[in-house]
Amino acid sequence: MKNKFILGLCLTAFAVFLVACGGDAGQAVADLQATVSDLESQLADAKSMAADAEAKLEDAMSMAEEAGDGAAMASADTLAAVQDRGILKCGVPAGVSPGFGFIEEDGSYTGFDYDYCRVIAAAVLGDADAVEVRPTTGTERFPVLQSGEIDMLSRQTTWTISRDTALGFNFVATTYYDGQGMMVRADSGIESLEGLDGGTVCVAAGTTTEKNLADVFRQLGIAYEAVVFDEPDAPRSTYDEGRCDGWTTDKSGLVSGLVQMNDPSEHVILAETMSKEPLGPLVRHGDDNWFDIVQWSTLCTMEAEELGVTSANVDEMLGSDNPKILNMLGVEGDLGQALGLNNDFCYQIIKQMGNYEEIYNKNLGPDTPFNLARGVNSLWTEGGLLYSPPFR
Ligand SMILES: N[C@@H](CCC(=O)N[C@@H](CS)C(=O)NCC(=O)O)C(=O)O
Repeated sequence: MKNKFILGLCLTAFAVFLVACGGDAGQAVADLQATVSDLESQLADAKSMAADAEAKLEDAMSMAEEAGDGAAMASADTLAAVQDRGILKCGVPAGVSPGFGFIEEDGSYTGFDYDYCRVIAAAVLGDADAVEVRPTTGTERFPVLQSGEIDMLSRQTTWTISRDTALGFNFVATTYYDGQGMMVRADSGIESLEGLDGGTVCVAAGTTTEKNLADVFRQLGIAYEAVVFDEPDAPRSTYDEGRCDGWTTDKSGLVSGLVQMNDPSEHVILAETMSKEPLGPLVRHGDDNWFDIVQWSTLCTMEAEELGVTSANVDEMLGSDNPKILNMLGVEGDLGQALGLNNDFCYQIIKQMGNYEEIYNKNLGPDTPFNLARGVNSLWTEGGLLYSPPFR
């Protein structure tokens, strides 16, 4: 305001000067008025810029608040919670999938997915047995992880974008590359998915399986009725009772289910693969260090296989002349420390659980009823997809 007044005075003085000097006073005043209105419009622009800046500042402050909330979440210390408790709470399959997640007659739990819980317990607590299993159905597995009831989930769970984003999870790695298949009766004469036209298909609720079935059959123009169950063993047992023409799930699940059929020889798995199902362990968003721990512990089993380190030779390998092995096992460097673990975390995993091949063979290999060929689940050096980034 004061500046405007001074400016006005100066301009008036300037106008008087012009008149006194005999210039064209009318023109000079008009020019000055134009200058004043120009300045006024510049002032208005400046005011609106200031208002804009203020609004942006408010936005920035509310973003900072949200970031603060995020930081609070990120500081959730799952490692400390697991260490304080001395036990890892791990979500596993419901327990009806021999080879992947099974409750044995004596009540003990076995399976490939469960063994990846044990891998993490060996790394974090130095004791593969320090696991409390939480069997989960297809629909309850996600709320159980979201709510914090478990520290991680290792349960035939497919890595998808919506689970990784909207549901708020991080998948650490793929431990088993799978695809969806279909089982039918051998005497049904059905040789491909088209043969199920007009038929019924048993399927588990809350799975990628349910959605893939709808997508694939719609695309192929196959009319069918889905019979959906929440109870984990119901799709298989209902199909086995002859109440569905087909049973669909991940092919690993079909192979696992086959041995539980009243007469396995009565069933065939169709050759078609209906989807990609990369299965692996996952954790909640918001704790990057815990994510790193579960990820690198899982990868340790693959890297050890690649480097030829097994539960049988790991002690000998502590004296290896291969720097990669010495780093991985923590003889040299401090890779474990950067995770908040002991440097021997990967040694503990291999000593107690073995490398990927050992875990695979124990649960699914040639000496098991499943005899599942490694296929794409071989190391990248053997034409498969398993590839650990370096332990460097
Ligand atoms: N990979 C799929 C399906 C996983 C799934 O639920 N599998 C079924 C059939 S293999 C199951 O419940 N397994 C039995 C169990 O929990 O023990 C997904 O992530 O949605």
